Amino acid sequence: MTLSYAQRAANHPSAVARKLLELMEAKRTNLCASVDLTRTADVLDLVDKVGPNICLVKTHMDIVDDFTYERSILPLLKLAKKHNFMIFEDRKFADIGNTVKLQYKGGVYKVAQWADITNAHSVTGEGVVAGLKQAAQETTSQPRGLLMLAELSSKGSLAHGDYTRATVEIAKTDKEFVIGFIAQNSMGGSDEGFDWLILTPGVGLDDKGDSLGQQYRTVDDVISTGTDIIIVGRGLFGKGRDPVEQSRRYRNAGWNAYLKRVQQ
Ligand code: BMP
Repeated sequence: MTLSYAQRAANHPSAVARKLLELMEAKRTNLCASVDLTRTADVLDLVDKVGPNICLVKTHMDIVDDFTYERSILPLLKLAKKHNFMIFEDRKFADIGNTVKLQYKGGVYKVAQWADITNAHSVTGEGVVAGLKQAAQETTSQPRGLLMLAELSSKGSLAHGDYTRATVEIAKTDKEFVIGFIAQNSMGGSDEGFDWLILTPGVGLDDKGDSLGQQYRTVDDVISTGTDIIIVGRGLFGKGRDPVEQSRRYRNAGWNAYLKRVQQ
C-alpha cells in the first residue's frame, strides 16, 4: 500500500519535505503552479488567483523583466503566507560546486534567501549537491531542499537510462538536503530507506505538447506512475484559460488520482 502524504510527513528526514507534505495533506492539493510570466504584476496576480488551490509555486525569476527583490519577492512571500504554499525556484543549476554555490547565494536573484526549494542537473557530479548545501547553510537558518533533475518532459531529452540511474546515486549523497526529483516516474528508493518526492512537469489535460518539444501527460497517467506533485503552467494560464477554474480542475484531478493510489 502507498503511504499517505501525512504518513510520509511524519517520518521524513527533511524539514522542507515535512512542511510540504503536511500542507498538501491539510490543504488537500498536490498541484504546483508554474508561473512562467515575464512581468512581476502578472506573476503576483496569477499567484493570488491560484493560491487557494496549490501547495507550491514554481518560478523562473530570470524571465521576469522587472525583477527586484522588493518588487517581486517580498509580495510573493506575503502571498505564500496568505494562501499557505511553498516556493520552488526552477533554477536548474548545472555547474561545479563552487560556482553553483556562488550562483545560489548571490547575483541578482539570491535564490537561497527566499526559495524553499530549488533544483539542479546532475551532469557535473555530486559537487553540485555539496556546493548548493553550503550556500543554503551560509545564507539562512530556514530549511532548504534540493530536487535533482532525473528525467525531463521534453522530446529527445538525454536524461534517461544510465544518466537517470547515476542521478539517483548522486541524490543519495545527501538524504536530508536532496528531497527528491523532477522526473516522469517513481525513482525507487523506498527499499533503501529513501522517501523521495517526485515532482512532474509536462502535465496537461487539453494539449499533447507545444511547438518547441514539450510533451504533456495526463494527471492520472503521471500519478499512477509515481508522481507526488503535478506541475502545471500553461494548462492554468494559457490563452483563453481561466486560472481560477483551471487550478480547481487540476487540483481535483490531482487529489482524486492520489486518493486512488493510496486506497489501492
Ligand atoms: P508548461 O506546463 O507551461 O509546459 O510549463 C512547464 C514548466 O515546467 C516550465 O516552467 C518548464 O521550465 C518546466 N519543466 C518542464 O516543462 N519539463 C521538465 O522536464 C522540467 C521542467 O522544469
